[in-house]
Amino acid sequence: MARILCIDDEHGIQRMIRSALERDGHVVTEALGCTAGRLLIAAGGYDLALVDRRMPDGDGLELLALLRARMPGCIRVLMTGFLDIEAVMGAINNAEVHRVIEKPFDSQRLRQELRELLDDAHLGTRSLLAHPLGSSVQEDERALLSGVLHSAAFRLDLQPIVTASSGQTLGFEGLMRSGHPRLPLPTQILELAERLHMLRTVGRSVAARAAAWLDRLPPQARLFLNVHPEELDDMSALQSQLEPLIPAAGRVVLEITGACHDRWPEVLGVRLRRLKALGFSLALDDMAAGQSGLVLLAEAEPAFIKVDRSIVQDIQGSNRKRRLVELLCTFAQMTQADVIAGGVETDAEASALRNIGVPYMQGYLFGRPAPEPPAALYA
Ligand code: G
Ligand code: MN
Repeated sequence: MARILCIDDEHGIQRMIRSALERDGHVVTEALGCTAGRLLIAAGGYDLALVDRRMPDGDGLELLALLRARMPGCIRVLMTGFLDIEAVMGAINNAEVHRVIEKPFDSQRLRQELRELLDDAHLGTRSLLAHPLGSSVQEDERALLSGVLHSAAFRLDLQPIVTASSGQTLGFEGLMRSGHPRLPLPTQILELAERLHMLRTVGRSVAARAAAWLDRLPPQARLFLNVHPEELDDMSALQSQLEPLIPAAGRVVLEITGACHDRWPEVLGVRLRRLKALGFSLALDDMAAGQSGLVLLAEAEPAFIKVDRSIVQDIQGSNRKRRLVELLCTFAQMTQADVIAGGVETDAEASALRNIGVPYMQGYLFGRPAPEPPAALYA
């Protein structure tokens, strides 16, 4: 049990934090703003303080500095939705802040972060309090990732998806790409974001770039976007992340994978229906690559089924692969869905897929992901 002081000017956030932390047996004291916060800090007696960055009556960083002076033993956590890196890093380096939690966060993440902090604090001599910069490696990584995601080096490149019969462009899959020397691969970005619980920041950055593409692409072009399974953990957060895309949701197809089902076996249907209610279409990605693809196929009622490159590769030479894709096409027809064959690299693969009746294709044969697809593809 810890005595936790929570200083934030928003009632809703206070309520969420209180109910999350009380579940772990903590005692939470609320202060609605800086002035109330200062009075409680003066009175003392807290193990950990959660402080909002921007409040109408003052700056949370000042309260954290005050906390450090008055209650050096109290763990100090900054909550901020503004990636004001310089100020935040300054506070970390001055040891005013032990950890930064980026807003918005869900209760699960908050509880986990606080558990880590409180566990560390009880390690005695190795405690965070004895080593105020103990979390600085992680904070450096956070700052690096935020920096990359907010820089022009982070892009959403487009790869065309074409109609098999006419070659016309149905739309594009948006694929994140980074030109940053320290994090050049999308897999590195995702791994780091998973570890630092920063997938939301990645998602928001992708959504902003996707919205910019929707403004530029012709209205009939669809934009396919990959959803990370963990993003379905908190639907309100996902909805706010997708906010900039909602006005054009009818043009956006969200790609989900079997891993979503592994994560949410019982409630996935409800979650996916919520995305559909916002106007988005769904595609089942990596069909045949994962374990739970078939269950998801039954539950998600996707508008598109994307067949993975593992099945498409050399399909002209394999009866079994052809039969499998035929079967998927039949299923798709019966459920008002369309099949997209992904990772098509050769003419032989494309013509075998055409013979089967696959309506849409994507792959290097038709175009690589590019920062600026050829203008002819827009028309
Ligand atoms: O799992 P998902 O379908 O979202 O993966 C898309 C990835 O596949 C992208 O990184 C993209 O660059 C890659 N890709 C797209 N087309 C091809 C292709 O024709 N061949 C191969 N090997 N990879 C491709
Ligand atoms: Mn995909």
